[in-house]
Amino acid sequence: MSIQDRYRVEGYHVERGLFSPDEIEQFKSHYEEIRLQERFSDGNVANPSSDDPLKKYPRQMQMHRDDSVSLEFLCDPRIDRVITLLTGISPLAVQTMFYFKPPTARGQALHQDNFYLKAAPSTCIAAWLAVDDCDEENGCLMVVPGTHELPTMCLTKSDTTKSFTSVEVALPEGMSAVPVEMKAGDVMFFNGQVIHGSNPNTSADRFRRSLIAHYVIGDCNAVSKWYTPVYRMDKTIVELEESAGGGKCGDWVEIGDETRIEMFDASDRDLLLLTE
Ligand SMILES: O=C(O)CCC(=O)C(=O)O
Repeated sequence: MSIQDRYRVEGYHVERGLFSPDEIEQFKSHYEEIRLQERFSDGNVANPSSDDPLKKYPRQMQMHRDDSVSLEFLCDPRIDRVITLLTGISPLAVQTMFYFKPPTARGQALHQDNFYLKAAPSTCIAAWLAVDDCDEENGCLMVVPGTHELPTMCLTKSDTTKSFTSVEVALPEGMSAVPVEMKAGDVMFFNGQVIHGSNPNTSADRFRRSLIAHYVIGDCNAVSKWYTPVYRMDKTIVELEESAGGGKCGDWVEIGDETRIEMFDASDRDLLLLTE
């Protein structure tokens, strides 16, 4: 099966060895410097005396807006080439993030990226670069293959002893997330509807760092406001419309032996959870 056919069936694709060992070493030292500068830390600034490893090593967000290494990664021609192959069109770049995920850190409950990006009329796509080798022990990415055809799903509360986010997409019986083992330098590309997340890092001493970029698929004309400015892959800026909040979300409904999806008013469901 070609990689395009597999992506069409499963909604994701892992491109092995897209970044070299030297580049990975440079990213490790660069993002350690960035962490110590505390310019892009998510939420509270790094707190070296906290018991929560995620407070010592907070996720870094939107670094490309003031860091050339991150902007170069976001607009890397290798990423453009793979996404163009998978989707048939060059993407528009909107987000960078760096996760340290130190030993014992919580993971991130199952979710769909387009719940947040609201790229329309199609969806978004992620490029998730493994900066360390990752597997189930250190909390590799988990995906639910084939969920790329789903609408944006409603959210329920997650188990916050395992996840640093408080909401998740629940799965019906018979559907489960599979671990995706990756080596440092591999990049996983996944469509914004794909349900994915990660479990805690249960290793004693292995970080699970990742450098993540998000794009809207090139046919989109709208995205949520937080993701502007939007860049073309040549780093010029393009104006998109601002996606409205709310809308509809899908939920699983049991009808006899069958599980179907019905659409509900999202403002009745998710937004209440998100404000908690
Ligand atoms: O790296 C992880 O553990 C989760 C990342 C993720 O879900 C995302 O980038 O949307």
